[in-house]
This record gives sequence, structure tokens and C-alpha cells, in this order.
Amino acid sequence: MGLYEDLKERCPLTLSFHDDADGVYSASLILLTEGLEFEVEEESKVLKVYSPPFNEYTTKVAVDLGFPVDKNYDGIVVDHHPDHPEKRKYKLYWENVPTGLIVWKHLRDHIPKSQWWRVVGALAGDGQPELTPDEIWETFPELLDEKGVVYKYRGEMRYSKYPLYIYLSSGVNAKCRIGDPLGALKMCLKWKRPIDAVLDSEAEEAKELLRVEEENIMRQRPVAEIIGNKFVVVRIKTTGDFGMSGRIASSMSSHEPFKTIVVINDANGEVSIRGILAKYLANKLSESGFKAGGHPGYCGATVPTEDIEDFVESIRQIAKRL
Ligand SMILES: [Mn+2]
Repeated sequence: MGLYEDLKERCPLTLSFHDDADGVYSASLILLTEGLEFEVEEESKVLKVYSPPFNEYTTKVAVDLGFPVDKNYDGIVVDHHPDHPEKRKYKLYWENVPTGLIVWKHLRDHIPKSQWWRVVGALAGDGQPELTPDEIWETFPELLDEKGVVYKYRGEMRYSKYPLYIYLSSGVNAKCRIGDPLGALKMCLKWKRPIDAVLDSEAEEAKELLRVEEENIMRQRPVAEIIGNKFVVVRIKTTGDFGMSGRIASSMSSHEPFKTIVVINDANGEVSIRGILAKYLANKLSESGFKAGGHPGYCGATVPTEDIEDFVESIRQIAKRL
């Protein structure tokens, strides 16, 4: 039995996905798989497809969402995050590559070839477009074509340009970060070909919102606390429930490659951790009772806002012992 047979057996399906490009494209690939049926809400007729907090799914299928907190969960999980328990009741399809690629490897014979470019959206979203299978590049060579916009900067005419595959992930990611993962899924399902993702007005609007939000944050001059020469803890505050910490942690990390960057959003308790000790720190924080985890180098945590001071104090203690 493979993933396809497992899914078929449990139709009509309900589905949960991670609120990032890998999660959204993984969900879109499953939704476009031929021969599967999905449950709909009785009144609204909307598909039972959700984007719950990480680890917190209860649907029959979950993609890119880590292990389930519910020890009795017995659905189907496709994922590449670490720390799945050995003793489990659920079916796990796990590999060390982004989830969209795992989904495609198992379901390719049932996904229309015209939709295979979605795998590149998933891979680019997780920063590994180089894992794109040869036959996908060969089927969609336009993914490498560049498109951009002309703009004026300090009186000078310039233009931006990116290959098409970057647009696949950047628009979806932006919609997710402004807190609308279901809108992101809808938007990417509306795209029939990769070119449809380029400069989509809905995607551009979301990106613009994030740019403005980043400017707001930088105007506040966020405070950085350097702990034990190992960690840099930065406190930001977004105006709404925006996922900004990953973006800021990643760009700080490229300037401080030898330190581990922790960015905490005081507005919603969202934490991103990047760098050499990211997984170490997430493991220790998780042992201390915080919800933290992720891939080596790229971790995250969710902290109730009233516990943020305790969270930072834990980091200070962990640094002392190292
Ligand atoms: Mn992923």
C-alpha cells in the first residue's frame, strides 16, 4: 500500500496544511490529485481544509505540520520535520526533503502533468529549489524565465527581476505571513500555469503590506540582547497578527553567520530561531516546557505573550550552561 491507496481508503478526506509555501503547495497537489474526494462543510459547502497551528491537526490528512500533539491521532501525515515518535498510530510518509516533493513522488501518476510546477513552489518556499526533479525543469523551462518591474529609486531608474519560480513561493508566503493561509491556497489553486503567479495583484498587495510592516518595525528600532556571545535575542512588535519574525531572523542571520538569532514578536508570541545553535536551543527550550522545534538551523517557537519574559530568561540560563 502506498500514499495514494491510503488516501483513497479514507475518502472523503479532510486536510490540514502548514501556513507556508511548502504546506500550501503540498495541499494544492493533494487537492488536484485525481480520484480523491474531500468533505465539505454542510452549510457553506466549503471544503474541510484548514491551516491549524504547527503540530495541532486533527484532520484525516496533514501535510508539512510536524508530529501530532494528540498521541491518539491515527490519520495520514506527509512531512519532513524531525521528532516524529517511533510509537505512533498514524501513517507517516517522511523524507528529508520538502513535503511538496514527497507528495509528488508518491502521487505523480495521479496528478495532471500540467500541475507538476507546483512542486517547485514548495521547494523554493523551503529554500531548496535545487531539488527540483529534472523532468519538471524540462516540462516547464519557463520557470527559469525572468520577469520584473521597473521602478525609480532615489531618482534613478531601476528594475527588479526574478525567475518565475521565485514568484510561485513569494506570493504564497506573503499571503500566509499576513495571516491568510486559506487565501494563499485559493490564490495558488487559481493559477493554472506558472506565469499566472507573476505579479498577481493579490500577491503583490500582500507583499506590499509586509514591506510597510517591516518599515514600521525598523522605525521602532527593535532592541537586541546579545547573550553569552552565542545568541542574539531581538524583540519586535507587529501592528497585527503578522508572521514577520522569520523574515527578520533570516536577514539578520546572513549578517551574523556565527551567532544564533532569536526574533520574538511581542504582539503574538511568534518566535523564529536561525543559526548554528537553533536546533540545540529549540531542544532545550522544549525540555523546559516551551513549544519549540524545527529543522537544524531553522527553528521556531510559539510562546503565550505573558510568558515571553520567562522565555528570554530561559535562553539566558541555557547560554550559561553552554
Ligand atoms: Mn516544509
